[in-house]
Amino acid sequence: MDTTYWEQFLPIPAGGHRLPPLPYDYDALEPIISEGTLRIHHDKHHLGYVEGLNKAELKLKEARAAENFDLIRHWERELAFNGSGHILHSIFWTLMKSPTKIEPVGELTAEQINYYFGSYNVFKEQFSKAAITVEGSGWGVLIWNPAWGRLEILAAENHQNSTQWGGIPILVVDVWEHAYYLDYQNKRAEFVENWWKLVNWKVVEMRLKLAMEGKMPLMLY
Ligand code: MN3
Repeated sequence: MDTTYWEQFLPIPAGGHRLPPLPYDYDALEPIISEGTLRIHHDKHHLGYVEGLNKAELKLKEARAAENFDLIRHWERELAFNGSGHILHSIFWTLMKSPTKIEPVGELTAEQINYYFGSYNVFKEQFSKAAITVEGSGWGVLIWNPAWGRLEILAAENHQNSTQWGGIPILVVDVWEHAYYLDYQNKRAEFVENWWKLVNWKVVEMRLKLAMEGKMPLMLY
């Protein structure tokens, strides 16, 4: 019998998440993101979310075993915050490349952007503004919404708030201060403007194609 697409993947057990390696060297994104920023961001901040997610899952497993859910509200919040942080960071790393490589916007991506946003320039402006104006910490996120059959731009607060259920992240930019403060201080707009030069449109195109086919790969970490 043929296995379905999903059956190729084993579920990640409670507490079994890992920090994914970067798909490039720590200095690959310079001068737009410095080696120092990338090391701290990936090795410390992202790791913190992985550890927080594992802890929440294991605490909930313990709670199930003990049939004691007194702390459920706390651990559910930790699960949402750290789980969303782990997912968004894991995607974020794969969506960037060295600024010396030129990667044109993919055909399907351009088509879907033009269809919904009118033009690439208007899309870029809305996405940038959404990211720059997030209050406090958050993300600019381009999603494919399978329920509506089109793209949408969201401005997520922290990692998990102000989003739409079922939306599949296609392109994301981290605008927490830890993502840019060493390199840009308080100039978030300058960081976002420069960040566009890092976008690996080939990966964006692949993600959008898989999402539109209902085949987005599971998180393997
Ligand atoms: Mn971050």
